[in-house]
Amino acid sequence: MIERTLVLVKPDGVQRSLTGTVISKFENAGLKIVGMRMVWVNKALSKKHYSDHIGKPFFSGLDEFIRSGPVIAIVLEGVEAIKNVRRIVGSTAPAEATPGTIRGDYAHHSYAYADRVGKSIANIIHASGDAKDAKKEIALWFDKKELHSYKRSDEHIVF
Ligand code: DAT
Ligand code: MG
Repeated sequence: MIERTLVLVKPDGVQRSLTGTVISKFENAGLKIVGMRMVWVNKALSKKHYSDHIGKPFFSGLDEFIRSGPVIAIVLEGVEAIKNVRRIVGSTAPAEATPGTIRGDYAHHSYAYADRVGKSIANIIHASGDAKDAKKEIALWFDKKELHSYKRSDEHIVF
């Protein structure tokens, strides 16, 4: 099934100039960019985006981190895009992420380290967790008119 999913290059990814690398990974896998914008997240958007995490011990660090610099928000479209994008992103803690994934290749710290230095996990990227989240997050970050339908030139091969 063709799906759409939301990806954010988080402040650490933007500040480390990994935006192009991240986008290339998805483009090379055959996923299509159907929406993109740069946003400096405010408290209201952070709370809506991370509403499921409000009340958890790591929420305040996460909220501070996502508002620490601009992010690049992207909507990707592809075959089972939600699951496939998560596979390319890798496990939440970079120390547990498989090499070859974005988090496994471009970061390496653990939950324990983040706790010890009193910082949020800086794991480069966000990707919607499931279909319900993808629907909610795409609507939160993009107007309908900011999402575009077009064909990749290789769509007959990759889709
Ligand atoms: P993911 O981003 O892989 O979907 P999540 O939705 O469980 O992970 O959590 C959102 C973000 O919150 C995650 O990217 C990093 C941070 N986070 C999650 N669990 C954490 C924990 N136990 N300690 C510190 N930060 C955590
Ligand atoms: Mg999540």
